[in-house]
Amino acid sequence: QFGSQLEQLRRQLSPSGDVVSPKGRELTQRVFGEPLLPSQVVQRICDAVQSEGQPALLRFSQQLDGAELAPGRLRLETSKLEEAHRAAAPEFLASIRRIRDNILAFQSSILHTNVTIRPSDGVRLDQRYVPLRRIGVCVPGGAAAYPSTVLMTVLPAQAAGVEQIAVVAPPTQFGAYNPDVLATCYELGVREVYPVGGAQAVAAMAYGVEGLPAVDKIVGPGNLFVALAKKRVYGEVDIDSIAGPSEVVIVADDSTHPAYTAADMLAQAEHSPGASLLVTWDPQFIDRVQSELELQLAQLSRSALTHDSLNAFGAFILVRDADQACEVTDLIAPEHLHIACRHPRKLAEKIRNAGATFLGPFSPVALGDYAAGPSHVLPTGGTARWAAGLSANAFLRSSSIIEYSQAALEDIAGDISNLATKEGLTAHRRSVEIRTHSPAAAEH
Ligand code: HSO
Ligand code: ZN
Repeated sequence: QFGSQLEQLRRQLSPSGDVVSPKGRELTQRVFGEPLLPSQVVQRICDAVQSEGQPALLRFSQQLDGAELAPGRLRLETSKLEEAHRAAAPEFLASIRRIRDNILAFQSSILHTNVTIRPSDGVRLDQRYVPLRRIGVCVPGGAAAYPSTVLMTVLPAQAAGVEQIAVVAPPTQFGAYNPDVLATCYELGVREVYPVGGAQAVAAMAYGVEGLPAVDKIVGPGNLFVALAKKRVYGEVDIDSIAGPSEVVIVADDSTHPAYTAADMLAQAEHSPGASLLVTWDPQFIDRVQSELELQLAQLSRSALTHDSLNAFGAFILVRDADQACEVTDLIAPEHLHIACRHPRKLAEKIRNAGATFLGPFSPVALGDYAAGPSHVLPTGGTARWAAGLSANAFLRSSSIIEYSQAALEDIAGDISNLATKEGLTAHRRSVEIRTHSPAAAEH
């Protein structure tokens, strides 16, 4: 029964885009001359940017974001980034540098390394990893500024050896005009920042427009339009994932302070929308967390938003025991899993599906959001069943290398012939046999 309730909730939350809000109806009527679904809007935008290039990008930025961008000079001037960096508080930059070191230390130590095997005489096989040449990063800028997202996307790419990184952020005070976002970009050596957002920014990076060359992969979170656009351009370029609302499952018991658990639930709800699910086998713990939630909620700056988000997407799930907590967690496959009960690592071993796991009372999700080293760009909406969080390895492409000697080819030639014959591909068979049975082969 829990499974089907969960399915229903997921369907409500998934970025499918098949709803039109009154505001959306009015806006699409004005811009496109008819009311459209978000998925139709994204299709129109992507097609127009692909066929018209920069003029379409500027037009949508004007119509949808109210931004008057000058044709010809899409990219923010480096002096703007430098200025923001110069004006930034030294403590802010010091934090950015310490966090950068943490992220680079983790990301560079998990990098795939080249593999060579020599399974038999005359046979050499390699798996070689090559960084992508050019990538694009979406930095959100709707309701809040996210310099942390710059760190959590750009640094894994740099650890992998990506040479060119373009950052797009909406033309807002929380996006491309945010001094903290700009200072962070500058500190990391990013010089390509474009004040464009939404589906038009994703399309521009996928297809390339004048003043913004196409990238090979687009990563980073965004609103529904960014998510739908990434889905649409996949295949033309690679993407990381389709990000939905942020979520946490907290498995806890009275070995942690209920005030900590309440604080963690509120931190997630603050994303608004953000889902906080507490899974426990201790009903008294739920009561204590409940009272703490009420106490702490009153003290928060984003109190109303957080309250609404908690009401809509927060839940206490009472389970029989630790084993059932693991089963429920696996069904949910949460973006973040915080295990704050006795022997947390033991439980973690029993859980298969989670984007990132946080162990013990002193490892809050905020640690991973901001500072520890793994990226905070993680699979949401149950996709942790099959998807991984962003990491340096997402910016590497592997390619294989095969080298055989003539003797080694002779050894396997019969097997190739058998299969090629089954497939009716006689030219394939011949391309091997000419090297092994022919007079030409004998000369070599
Ligand atoms: N929890 C978000 C990341 C974030 N939190 C950024 C604060 N700033 C998704 O993992
Ligand atoms: Zn967060």
